[in-house]
Amino acid sequence: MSPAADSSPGYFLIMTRILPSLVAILLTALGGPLAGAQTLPSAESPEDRAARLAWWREARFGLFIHWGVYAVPAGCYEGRPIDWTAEWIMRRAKIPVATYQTFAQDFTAENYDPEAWAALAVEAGMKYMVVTSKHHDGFALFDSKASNWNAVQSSAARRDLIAPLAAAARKRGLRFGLYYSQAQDWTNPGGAKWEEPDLTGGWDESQRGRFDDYLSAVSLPQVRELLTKFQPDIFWWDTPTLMTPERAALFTPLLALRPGIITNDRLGGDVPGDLKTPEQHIPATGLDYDWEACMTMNDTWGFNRSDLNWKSTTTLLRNLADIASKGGNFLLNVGPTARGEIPEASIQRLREMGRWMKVNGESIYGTSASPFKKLPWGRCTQKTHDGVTTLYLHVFEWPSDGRLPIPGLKSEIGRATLLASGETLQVVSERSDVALVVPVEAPDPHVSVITLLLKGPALVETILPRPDADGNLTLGPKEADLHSTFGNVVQLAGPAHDPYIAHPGAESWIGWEFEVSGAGAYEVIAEMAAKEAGARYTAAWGKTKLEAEIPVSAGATTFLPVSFGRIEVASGGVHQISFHPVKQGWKAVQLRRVLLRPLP
Ligand code: FHN
Repeated sequence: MSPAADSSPGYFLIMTRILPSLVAILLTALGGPLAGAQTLPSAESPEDRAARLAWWREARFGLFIHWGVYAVPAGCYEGRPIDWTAEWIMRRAKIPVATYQTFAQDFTAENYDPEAWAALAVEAGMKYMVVTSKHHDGFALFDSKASNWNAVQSSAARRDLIAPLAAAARKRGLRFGLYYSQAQDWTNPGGAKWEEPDLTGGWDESQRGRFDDYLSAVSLPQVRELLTKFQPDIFWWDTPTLMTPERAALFTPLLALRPGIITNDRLGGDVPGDLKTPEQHIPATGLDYDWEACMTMNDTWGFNRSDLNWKSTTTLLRNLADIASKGGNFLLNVGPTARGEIPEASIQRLREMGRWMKVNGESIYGTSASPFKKLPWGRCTQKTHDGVTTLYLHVFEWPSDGRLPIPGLKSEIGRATLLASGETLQVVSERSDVALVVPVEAPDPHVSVITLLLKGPALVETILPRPDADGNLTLGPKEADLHSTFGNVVQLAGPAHDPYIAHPGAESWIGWEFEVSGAGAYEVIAEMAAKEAGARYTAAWGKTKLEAEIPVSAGATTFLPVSFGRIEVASGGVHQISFHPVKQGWKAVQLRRVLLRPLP
């Protein structure tokens, strides 16, 4: 099972088609990778910032809700399924504004039960929620004076849908966040329309208008309304098309209306916000800033009635553990129907996650990133309390021989227990490492958690791959260093027991460190899969650069050996090799492993 994501065709579709486009669009809009720390308020001390973000850092798990008129067509227009995530249907099918607005008559919210939604989030073990107050179709779920394209005035729901959810969430101790599409608006005149040549023109005469007029007539007043009425704990901007620093500067002062608010990095105009927001992927390694991975449960954010490509509860829980082990939060999405029902498949998964969180929540909440670079069987989180460090081992692949090695751990272990039952586990030495004697059966079908109380801080030595008895060196995904800039996805994916690295492009790269005992020559062979012709990669070894074209293979998981040629190792010791795409646009490749074969 993949630690990071499903390897289904749907997932491949997101990785290869949807995600790259969204990412390319975002990057274009942002003018490059996002960087830096939060700016609000600008004079904030690190201590004040830590205090402001304390609840969010403790929370680790939140609910994302994409709800709007797009739930009426639910992925289908004029009898045809429309490619892309469902909330983009108006843009993708270029539905005329007047036609799209008629869908609102079926947006009844008749079964909407905000109390039940909030209760479900609590049951899942979530600590906050973020709901779309207005998505790119411009439809506001709240009572807005700035545009009558809202739930109260223009839909069959005839009421403010945000207010009762905010109340229900807060009643249960959940923090409440609002998503708001500040630039894109496909209905109100002048809102950004994405990749049209004339970004504010769109596909319907009624959409025409000046973007700055749109900002002052709709977007800025609505942000003010939202901040004033709901006092959100999080403001979640999205898709900053056309947002210059000057335009962003019109928004940032409004945030003072909600002291202590947390914002993400998508306002645009170089405003970094508090949180980075990797979307539909989990960064390969921990990051040195606050981040939140937002992901769908199937392949869509808004409700799509024919998208049944649900991730399993096991995958979702492993994603949660993976994210926590890298110091991030998980914002997991549901897309309710037009009648206000969260799909049964989502409810079921959230409940199952909640059952796991009830038992294992302490291994997630308030934890920090793993001290291990890699673990062969899963992930690790840690917490230090009153000077005592606890490691939480999240075991994805339970050992069949009753021994769980902890490679590289040099700290003395005070006590090892199964978190679920409290059963004490024996600690034994195995070569230069420690191992735990564990039951033969995994205690949990999804992720079993073991608690290690350490005597002193976590001391970990990284163990590098070495050649086998025949001199062959295998570099697999678990030992890889995956480097991705925002949006340039590099991640582990793949079916059970066969993880591989998905690497669709641009400036990201994959590298390995390894150790050899002496000088020698090797042939570099990478096992790769490519869907499109023309992807070229460089293998970099010190100053040596070897280039190869990746042949098209029969599918995302059909790997072909690609020889990059010969490298010479001058001496024993630690060496690095890395693989970089040659600038080529978005051409997805998968890399399963690299073999260094000794040559005479
Ligand atoms: O275009 C949106 C998309 O519909 C969805 O809301 C996601 C959630 O992060 N954000 C945008 C794409 O980055």
